[in-house]
Amino acid sequence: MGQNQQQQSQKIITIERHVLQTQRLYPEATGRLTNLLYDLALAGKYIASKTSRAGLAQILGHTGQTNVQGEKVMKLDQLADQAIFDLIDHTGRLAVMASEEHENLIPIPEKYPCGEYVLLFDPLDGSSNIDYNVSVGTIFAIHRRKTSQGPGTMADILQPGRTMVAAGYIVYGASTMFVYSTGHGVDGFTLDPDIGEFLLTHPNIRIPEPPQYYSANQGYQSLWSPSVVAYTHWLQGIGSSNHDALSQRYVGSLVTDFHRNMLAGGVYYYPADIEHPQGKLRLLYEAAPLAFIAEQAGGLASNGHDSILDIQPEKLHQRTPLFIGNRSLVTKAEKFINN
Ligand code: AHM
Ligand code: MG
Repeated sequence: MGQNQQQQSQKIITIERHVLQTQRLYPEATGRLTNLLYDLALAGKYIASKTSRAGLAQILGHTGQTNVQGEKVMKLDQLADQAIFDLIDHTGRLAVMASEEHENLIPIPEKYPCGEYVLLFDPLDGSSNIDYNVSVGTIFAIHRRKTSQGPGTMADILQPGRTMVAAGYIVYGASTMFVYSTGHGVDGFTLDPDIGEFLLTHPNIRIPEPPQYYSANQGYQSLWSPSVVAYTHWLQGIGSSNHDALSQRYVGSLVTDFHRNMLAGGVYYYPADIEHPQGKLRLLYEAAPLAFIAEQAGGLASNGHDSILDIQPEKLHQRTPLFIGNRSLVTKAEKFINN
């Protein structure tokens, strides 16, 4: 093989190869986490294939049910939720799962062995956008189980983000991307639809400075606290700001808004407001996994007072205010809120 050919082939790094290479750095690794990440990548490919054909396959719209959050369940929510469960329930890698779409824990069926990990996921985040062909995403968090044997329990699920062993998300957008971290930086892969593989396109992602964007639903500004409004003015370059206005971008799919801000620099926030005193977003399936990614990319996530990763969850569907993105912008939010 000539040198040019060799250089070219070295550039093609599939997600499998990348996860394996990372695993080799840790002699104690058993490969089970690696396999769990493959399972999730496969689920991502499956969900991507369905979301991209949703209009044709008549799977847009609601199922007619509401979930535990009181939100309408979309057909694609259900499909994504079932796909993740079906692709992983029998592998012996998980002790228990939890999903934004289920009121209770999701046990591993008795006929299958229980493993050492715990998976929490939001199967299809941003579902209000599904019918309008706007990007949506899957978010996941992986912990090691706390209990030693048998079916996993609530104690295995209710762990602070700090103890996560891996987290990631899949964006179903103009292209499908799988972004994950096992605590050694953040890497992003783009699905090549011709070969059906995720290829490494964004190695070692770091949130750039200076930031460009802020993302929040300003339709609710009249419900926000004065400190969050003051912070927003600061982001807009008004008053005490010593910088130009940041541009606003808000899609309303957390994964998409977060992903853009991670690549371009920016902050996403969904604060507490009069109608949502705990904010809207779920700690376990949305805030904590993205907080893990943000910190690994040099950023920060906070509820306005504490790091999201330090919060000890008390219940499955706990909500939290969220400020996430460039460290400088998130600490500024904390200053406004705590003044
Ligand atoms: P979902 O998990 O039901 O889709 O809800 C979470 C979504 C986030 O993706 C998004 O950032 C937020 O809710 C949008 O909420 P709003 O429409 O109030 O701005
Ligand atoms: Mg969600």
